[in-house]
Amino acid sequence: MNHVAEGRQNFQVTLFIQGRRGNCSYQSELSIRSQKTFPFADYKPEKARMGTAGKVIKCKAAVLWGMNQPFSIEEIEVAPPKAKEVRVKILATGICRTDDHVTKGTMVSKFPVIVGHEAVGVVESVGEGVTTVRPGDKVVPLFLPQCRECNACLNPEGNLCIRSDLTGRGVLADGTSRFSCKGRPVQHFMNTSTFTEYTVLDESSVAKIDAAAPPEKACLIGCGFSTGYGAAVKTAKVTPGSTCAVFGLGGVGLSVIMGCKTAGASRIIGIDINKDKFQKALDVGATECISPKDFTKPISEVLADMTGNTVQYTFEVIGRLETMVNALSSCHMNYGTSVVVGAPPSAKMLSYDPMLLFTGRTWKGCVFGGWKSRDDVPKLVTEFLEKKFDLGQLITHTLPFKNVNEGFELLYSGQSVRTVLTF
Ligand code: COD
Ligand code: ZN
Repeated sequence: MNHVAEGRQNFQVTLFIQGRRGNCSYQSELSIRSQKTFPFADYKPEKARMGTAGKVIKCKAAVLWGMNQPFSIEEIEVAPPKAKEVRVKILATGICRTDDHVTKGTMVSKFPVIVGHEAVGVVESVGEGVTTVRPGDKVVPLFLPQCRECNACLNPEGNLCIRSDLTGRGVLADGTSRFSCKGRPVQHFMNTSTFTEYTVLDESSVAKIDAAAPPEKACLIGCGFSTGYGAAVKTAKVTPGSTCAVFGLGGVGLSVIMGCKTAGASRIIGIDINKDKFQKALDVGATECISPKDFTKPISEVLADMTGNTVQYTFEVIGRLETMVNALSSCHMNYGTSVVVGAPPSAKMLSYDPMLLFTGRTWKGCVFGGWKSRDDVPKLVTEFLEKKFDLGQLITHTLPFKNVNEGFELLYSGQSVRTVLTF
């Protein structure tokens, strides 16, 4: 399938789709016209390339100066990319709960820092030796890099690249930062830092995507959507006709449901203590939803009764130890698979009855859904453009970047599934 996108004067986009299905070849043309002007419509990569390559860029960024403080929109300086680095103009970025973990101190970081890790941008300039992207390319920054050299990258099943910065190193590969504000260096975050008009990334943390991808939706492929969707289709490898149970119906849990649906599961049971989450879960593909609060017996028994003891796949998408064991207990004792998607609280141990595993269950986990980021993100973007799944269902709010604090308020109040900030 080929997509050729042709951008015209503020928002007429024509998408030609050609391909073969079985013995048929097809070609269709989709034209989208918009009365409105997207904030990034006037961006001209050529102009940026000529004017700014090799120079320090002054731009706006949302800086966190310390824990439990609001984001402060500041003018920062972004140094040019060094060897094997890429400077990117961010077009849209989603707000993820992990960003909030930094503000609350549950995720270790030094301050000041620029967080944000779920975005789409355009390459402004590249450092020496960069071969996989060039100025003008549309890209997704990758919080999980793919260096293609470490043993996780070289193993077909691995994706936790050794270059990942999940522990708050806060600098690029050479040990330094490209950001400064008021004369002070500012830390990077998970190799991405997308709450800024411009960021610098290691080449291993950049995936080139189809230029036709709409940034304000495709940004979700950089984290939340891929994490949940991949847990179902890549890590669990949900089979057609199977029964699945998803514990936790936030944005990531909804993405798990979308993955189970795409994989052809015939029954998808959503579980959440907040019944306000049920309608959205049903909209994206859950066949029924239940709250553990409505039952006195363990949820594993409730699910076994509901399904005649046939739950094959369960997913923990909450990040709590108790629900991790509940999800394990809820999959079939012999052929069931349970996937831990939610990050467990740090430095906590859990205990469970090993008989749960002895009888044949499989217990696994995954980061970023198990995807190999640089290889798989472009494919996911293509599948999105082919309408295999609808990212729009996950986006409840879109705000201008300067309203970043409002976006976090929506997260805290539980009103938003995903808020996207546009530049
Ligand atoms: N039983 C059932 N549901 C519960 C319970 C419970 N005991 N407690 C909470 N819930 C529900 C809440 O009502 C809520 O609806 C849902 O669980 C959680 O949803 P959100 O909106 O808080 O969170 P998400 O979906 O955006 O993300 C949750 C994760 C736990 C998946 C996320 O925080 C995470 O850990 N992500 C994976 C880690 C990772 O890959 N990190 C790197 C980059 S993000
Ligand atoms: Zn995230």
